[in-house]
Amino acid sequence: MATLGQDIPDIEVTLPEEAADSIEIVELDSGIEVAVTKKVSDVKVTSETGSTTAVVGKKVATSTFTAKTEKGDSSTVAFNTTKINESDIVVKGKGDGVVNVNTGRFNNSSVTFKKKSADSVQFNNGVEVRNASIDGGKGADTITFKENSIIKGRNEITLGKGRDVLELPANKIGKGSIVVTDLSKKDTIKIGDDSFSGKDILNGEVELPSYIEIQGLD
Ligand SMILES: [Ca+2]
Repeated sequence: MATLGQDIPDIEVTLPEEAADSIEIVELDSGIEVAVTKKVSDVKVTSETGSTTAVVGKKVATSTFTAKTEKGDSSTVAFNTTKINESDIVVKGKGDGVVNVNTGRFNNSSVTFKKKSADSVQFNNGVEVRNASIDGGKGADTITFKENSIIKGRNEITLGKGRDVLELPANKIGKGSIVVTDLSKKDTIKIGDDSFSGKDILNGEVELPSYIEIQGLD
């Protein structure tokens, strides 16, 4: 394995020796850019607390992105790549975590927030999300699929404890589904400009679009 970023305190990247020239790490005022110049697999990126990491460029597969975040801090991982495939993003620690997928495809991949904190995930307009698995964990989290995001396959959302907000597009593209595993009364689902409480949904008072499945609801 090759290790990159040893001279930059906030990040470490390991990847197969033969792929070492597929990634460049650039320190910017706004954070650290992990520039993927050729498609690459089996990368491990670890970001320290309070950091902003932008993964930019070509496809990344079978990789892990771990952001540490201590209480009072916020750590951000943003993806501006063509595709994230079969990869896992994990935010560890009691600080806030922000994961933004700004471009490309997010395929068979997961986002997991480990500790109690106010975390957010956002899939931008035009991003294709297929078979994603998202676990907000404890804390009041916000999970957003922006208008015109493309939803394919089965996307499983676990909100966890806390007053969570799931924002979904009124104008959804793609034939996929959103499956919410653990909606509770205090959660909110927004669809476009409309906002519905978990309580009303669980009481059967809301007719959600058919692409949204609430587990445990008849
Ligand atoms: Ca939560």
